Amino acid sequence: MQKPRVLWERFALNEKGHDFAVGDIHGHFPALERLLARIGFDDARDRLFAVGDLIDRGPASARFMEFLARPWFHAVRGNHEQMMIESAFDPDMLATWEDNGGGWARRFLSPTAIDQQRAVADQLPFAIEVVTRHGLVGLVHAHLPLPTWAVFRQALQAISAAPIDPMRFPGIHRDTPYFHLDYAPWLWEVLYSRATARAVLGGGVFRAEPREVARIPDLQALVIGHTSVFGAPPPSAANIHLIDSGAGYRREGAALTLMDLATYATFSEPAEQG
Ligand SMILES: [Mn+2]
Repeated sequence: MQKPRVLWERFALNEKGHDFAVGDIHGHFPALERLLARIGFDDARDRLFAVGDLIDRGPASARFMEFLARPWFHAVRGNHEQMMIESAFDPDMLATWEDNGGGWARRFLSPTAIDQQRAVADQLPFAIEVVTRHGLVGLVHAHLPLPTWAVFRQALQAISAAPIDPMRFPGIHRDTPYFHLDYAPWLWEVLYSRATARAVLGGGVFRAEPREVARIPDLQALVIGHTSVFGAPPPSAANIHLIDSGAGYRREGAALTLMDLATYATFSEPAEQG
């Protein structure tokens, strides 16, 4: 039996500083540092919440370990962290991960070092909620698969509370210490689905054309990444904000975006290439 996992984390009101969210970093930690300097981020008081996909494609993926060790940096897991994790026991996933920017790991790191990274990534929750002065802000990587945040939170807590019995999942390697999405298939949607983003973008992914969309009723704001919108202010509709501006891609407008969770003002920095 595996130990219970924390799949959801709650952060109390930050009484003394500001809270920010950041889009998919994809190894662009130098761009993140430029953004933090620009906004005067105070690491003694402020907090930063990342929407996942910390690794792959950019120049400094391995630095995600250094950032996660900092007390002011928090992140949900993205599909790229999940690919790294599952590549430990699934050769097809190893190929998929390497095709999607994960090749840096085997080029630069020992198998032991990659496993250490997997262990750290496997601690990342699927959802974070942050209490702000204006209300509750929820963060997931890609999609909210259930109609309200409360139902989603309850579903995550139910999985956390019940130790996973590998006998129920014969398709999954029994000796792996890592969390596998097959333990609850709707978790796959949290990391990969573009349904929420499609609703915000009016059906056209990768274009910024916000339209009317239903609010998440029990959140002040839902902040997601995963679906990139290039060269435009990050699109929002109702109380849903897409903050991945494509730092992981080599193309015009690719940038890393930070959002102030009190005002929803955004700040973007071009992602340097290399
Ligand atoms: Mn993603």
